[in-house]
Amino acid sequence: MRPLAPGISAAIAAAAARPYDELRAEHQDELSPLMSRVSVDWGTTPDQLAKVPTDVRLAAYGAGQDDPSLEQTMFAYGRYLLLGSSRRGGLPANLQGLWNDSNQPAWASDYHTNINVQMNYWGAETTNLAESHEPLIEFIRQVAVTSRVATRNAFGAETRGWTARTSQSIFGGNSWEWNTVASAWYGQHIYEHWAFTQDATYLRETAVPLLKEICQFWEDRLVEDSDGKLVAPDGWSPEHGPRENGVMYDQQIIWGLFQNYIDCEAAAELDLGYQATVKELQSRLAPNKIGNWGQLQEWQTDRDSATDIHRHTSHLFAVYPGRQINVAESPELAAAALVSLKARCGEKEGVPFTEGSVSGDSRRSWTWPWRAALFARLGEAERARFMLRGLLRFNTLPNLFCNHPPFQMDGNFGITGAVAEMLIQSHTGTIDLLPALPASWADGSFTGLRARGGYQIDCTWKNGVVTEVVVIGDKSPNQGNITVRMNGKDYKVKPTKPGHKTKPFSPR
Ligand code: FUC
Repeated sequence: MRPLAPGISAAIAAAAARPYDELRAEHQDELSPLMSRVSVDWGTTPDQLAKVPTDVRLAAYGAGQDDPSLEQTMFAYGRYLLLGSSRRGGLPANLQGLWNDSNQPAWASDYHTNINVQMNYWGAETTNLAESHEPLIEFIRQVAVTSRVATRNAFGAETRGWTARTSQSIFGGNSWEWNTVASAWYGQHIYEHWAFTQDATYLRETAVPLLKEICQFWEDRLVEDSDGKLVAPDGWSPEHGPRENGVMYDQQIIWGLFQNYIDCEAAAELDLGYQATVKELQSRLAPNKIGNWGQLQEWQTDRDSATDIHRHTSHLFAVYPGRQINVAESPELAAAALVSLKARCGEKEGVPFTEGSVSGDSRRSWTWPWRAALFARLGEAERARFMLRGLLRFNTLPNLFCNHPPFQMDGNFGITGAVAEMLIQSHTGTIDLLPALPASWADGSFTGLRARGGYQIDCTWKNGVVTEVVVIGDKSPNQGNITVRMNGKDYKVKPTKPGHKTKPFSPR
């Protein structure tokens, strides 16, 4: 084994020289204020079960035993692990995070751009750890430097903007297949960080310029199909099917990139004049299509198989983490997305469905969280919970690390984001409370979850009905009333200003 760098050896020696209790207390003091920003509660596990070792508990849960505290621990653990592996000023979390124990780790413990690195950050904003998102944003700024060169080498010397391959490294390395929407998907994070924090300086100085450059890459690259619609050429739906024009993964992510840019330029009140160009490009993109078995098509050609249980759900990006398709504004496409998702999970008409029905390639560390979030966005609460159950039952190790296999952290971070998505959503401009609450979570509460627009929310419910909500507009430039959807109705709620006494709102 090679010797460690002197700085690392010295840090380890200094830590090893201190008593364990002291180190633990210091760690707790540092993390407690961040961990306690958020709590979730939908029941307590009886002591008798809560006391048994985690492997025994996981086995009992897998066999059908209710264990709400285990589910809540899994949610909190994702936040804890993100705090451990993505700190302000440091590197972002990669496939095995800080916990890689090998010089030949799976997939080189890299930054994988076709789901994994993005999923690592799905809980960052909603669960009130915006500062943990910053290492990813900084990483994107840094890899842009080498990726600009790699992009020009691969796509032509005149190419504006940049994109990346599937595998990236901290040294700016790009390897394996080109993932032509990699930078556009990164753009989703650039946008979301602003949407949640409303940081105007970040918006003007970081978000708008980065997004604009990525839009320019697509302005130059999109081509017209035979109907005059714009398609991304030579794309690949990860890691599935042929390379061809207009795969829906590309189309949807580019649509999202354009929307994110449009929203950011408008909010930044910068007179860049590029918004009109982007709006025009967005309006000409080849749209989503519904295929012959009612599914949302993965490709322009209607070739999806109803028995395909491939792990990726790339053509459902528009539902989550994107926002192009939702139940209220595009119900036909949302219904088609549900048809595709059920099929991908192996669900058969008329056959009872649980996590146990999901098999083969659909059982991976990260497939469950993505599908949990997708079902949550589609209002399918019980199926979303089956996905949480499936992760714990089939792809979680005794120390609660998620298992691809081998162990891979995306599932841990992703499930935290997916559970938040079951409790609160804000991607349509309305704050939607308990959009996907399963029957077994009928009584409960959460505190400190966040919504786009700069709001922090606490919520209490009984028998599945919201009884009390607190909305704090601590980062919101808009101090006026906002719309909160709960118990099937829209309410106007006045956010409490920071520093003022919070007044809970009770919907009647
Ligand atoms: C993507 C996935 C694999 C794995 C790898 C690290 O390529 O398709 O399942 O998670 O990333």
